[in-house]
Amino acid sequence: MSIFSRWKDGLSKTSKSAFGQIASILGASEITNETWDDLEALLIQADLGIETTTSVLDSLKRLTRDLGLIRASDLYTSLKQELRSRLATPPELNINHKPTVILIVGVNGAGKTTTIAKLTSRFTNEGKKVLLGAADTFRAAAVDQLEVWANRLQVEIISGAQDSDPGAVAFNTVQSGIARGADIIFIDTAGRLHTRFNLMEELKKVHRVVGKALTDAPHDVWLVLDATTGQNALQQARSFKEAVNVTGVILSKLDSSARGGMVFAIQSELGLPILFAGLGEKPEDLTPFDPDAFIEGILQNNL
Ligand SMILES: Nc1nc2c(ncn2[C@@H]2O[C@H](COP(=O)(O)OP(=O)(O)O)[C@@H](O)[C@H]2O)c(=O)[nH]1
Ligand SMILES: [Mg+2]
Repeated sequence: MSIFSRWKDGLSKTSKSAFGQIASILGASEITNETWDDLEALLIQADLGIETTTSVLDSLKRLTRDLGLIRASDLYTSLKQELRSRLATPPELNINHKPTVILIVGVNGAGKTTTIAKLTSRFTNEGKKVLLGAADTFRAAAVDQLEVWANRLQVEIISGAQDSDPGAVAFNTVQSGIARGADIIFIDTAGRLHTRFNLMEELKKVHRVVGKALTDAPHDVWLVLDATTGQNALQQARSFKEAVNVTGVILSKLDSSARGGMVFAIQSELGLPILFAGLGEKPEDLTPFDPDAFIEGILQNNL
């Protein structure tokens, strides 16, 4: 399947949601106050967030005035351009340190472990030597899950016993990665801890300890956000951003979400680049975020 049709497929739920009704508002009729009200309601319903919705509407109103647009259908191309201009093209990945250490964070069930499997598959295919660290030691099942992936993808993994110190596992993984000549180290972390522990404090500790094993590590902290949670994910992202220096977002489960519009809120309110999107559960279902394909995908029912 081509990348383009994968995006279309993966975004079919989102495009059938509020986005799918945009065409019916932007018909042949004249632009009235009702057009603006309806468009505003739809964009908010589409999970764009208030901030992005307001700024898109302001821009469109200005254009309408400046260009003397009359028909609602004239707004369609401008809407597309306004949406596209609010999505950053993802930066080039910097994996030039040897090893490059990347901490994967996010709440329970967000898709961290699956995403690590997908990233591992992608980078081993590029000829990189990947090492995994199973630092989600609070659940035995979490370590098992990553071990199963490591076996299947034939990469090495460092794990600790259940309830062992996640910082120690992370430290050992980095040391071992240096000794084994790994190119990339992915460290899986916990998303929910026992009441005795504070998740964010524990993460900060893992972050610090990794820096002790290798100066300047972790080189990146990627936050996995579940696209089905919509605006809720923004709140999570803020907490993680405050605790550890998040450098990019991976949006999982875009294929099962009708709330792909949250991408705009993530960019405008958090200023974090979206690096990859999960479009399924298999190792090959991770795609670099493509803003153009994304816009075409969410508006496909309007074409
Ligand atoms: N449809 C779909 N399911 C996903 C995706 N990413 C993860 N999942 C599923 O989400 C569930 C939780 O994933 P997991 O990696 O265990 O989350 P973790 O707790 O953050 O490590 C699993 O059933 C995954 O198969 C995705 O991109 N698309
Ligand atoms: Mg996990």
